[in-house]
Amino acid sequence: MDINQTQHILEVASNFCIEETIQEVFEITTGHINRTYHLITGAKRSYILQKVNTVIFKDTEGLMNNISLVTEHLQKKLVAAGMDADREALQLIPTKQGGIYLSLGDEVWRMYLTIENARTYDRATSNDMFCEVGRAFGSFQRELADFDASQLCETIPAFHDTVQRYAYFEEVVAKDVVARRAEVEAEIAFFMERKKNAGFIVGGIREGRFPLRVTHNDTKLNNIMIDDETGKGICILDLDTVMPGSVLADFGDAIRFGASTAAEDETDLSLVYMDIDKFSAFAKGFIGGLEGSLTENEVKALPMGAYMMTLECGLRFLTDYLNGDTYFRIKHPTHNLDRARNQMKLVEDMEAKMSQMNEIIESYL
Ligand code: GN1
Ligand code: MG
Repeated sequence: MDINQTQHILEVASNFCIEETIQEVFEITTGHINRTYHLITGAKRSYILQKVNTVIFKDTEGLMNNISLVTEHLQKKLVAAGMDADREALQLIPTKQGGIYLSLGDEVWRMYLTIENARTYDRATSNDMFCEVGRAFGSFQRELADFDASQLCETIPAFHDTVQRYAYFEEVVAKDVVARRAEVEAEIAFFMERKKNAGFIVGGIREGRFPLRVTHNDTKLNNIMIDDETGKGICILDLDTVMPGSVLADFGDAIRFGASTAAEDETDLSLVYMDIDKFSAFAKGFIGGLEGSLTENEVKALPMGAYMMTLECGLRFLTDYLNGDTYFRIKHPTHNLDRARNQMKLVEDMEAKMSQMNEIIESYL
C-alpha cells in the first residue's frame, strides 16, 4: 500500500469510535468484492476496516441494517448462553456520529472489532477441521432459525437464483461486449448442456419441496474464523449476503470451495477434484450443527446443492469474463476464465461422484 492510500485509511478510521492509536495498516486481499484492511494498534484490540463495493451493493443502508440486526441477534444469544460475544460474533464499531457505517463522498466504510487469536484458512488442513467448519456453518444457520426474515432486505436480488443467472448469462453471450465469445465457445456449450438443472433449488423452493430459511449464501471456508488454540470455528464472517434462501446453497457453496483439492483459480486442472472425504466430513459436521432441523428432502438434496452451487459459480465467473470483468476482482486478464474452467472441472468430478455423495448422505439420515 502506498502512503496516500494509508493516509486515506487513517483518515477514514478516525471517524469511528476507537480509542487506540493505529500503528500499522495491512490490506487483506482474499475477498473478491469489498476492500478489507487490518488496523493494528499498540493495544490488545485491533480492527477491520472495510470499503463496501457500492456498485454491487446498491442499497448500502439496507445492507448495513441487515448486518446490524443479524449481529445483534447473534450477540444476544451468545450472552444468554454465557459465551464470549466479542469473539463469537462480528461486532460493528459505530462511527463518532453514532452510525453503523460511514459515507464519505461516494465511498461507504464499516468497521469491525478483530477477533484475536483466530484466523481464516483458504484450504482445510484436515478433515477434522472441515468437519468443524461444517458444524459452525450448521449452527450459524440454526441460530438464525428464529430470526424474523421479514426484517431483512435482499442485498443482491435473486442472488442464488440459478435460472436467472442463466438468463443473464445468455444475454451476455448474445451481446458479447468485449468480443471474447469466440474464444470460449466450448465453455459456453458446457454450461448450456447443464441448463436443464438450473431450477433445482429455486424450483424446489417455489414448489414447497425446500423451505425458505435465513441463510448466509457465501459459505467459503475463508469466511469463518478458526480459533488458534481450540481449532473450533468460532465466528462467521462476511454477512453481506445473509438473506432468505435455501440451506442447499450454504451447504453447496462450502463444498464447492472447501472440498476442492485445489484453489479456486488453479489452472493445472489435473490437480482439481472434489475430495470425497472432505465432503463426508463437512456433511457430518453441518448436519450435526443443525441438530435435526433439516427436512428429509433437504438432507437428500445436499449433494445436488454442492453440484448446483459449483455450476452456478462457474457460470458467474464465465459471465463476468464475457462482460469484461466488471464484478469479481481479478489479478490478471484471464483470471475469471481460469476460475470458470476450474469450476467446470469440479462440476464434472461431482457428476462422476454423485452416487458416492448420495450414499454418504443416506448414511447420515
Ligand atoms: C465472492 O466476497 P467473497 O470473495 O467472499 C462472491 C461469492 C462467490 C465468491 C467466489 C457478494 O465472495 O458469491 O461465491 O466470490 N460474493 C458476492 O469466490 O458476489
Ligand atoms: Mg463475500
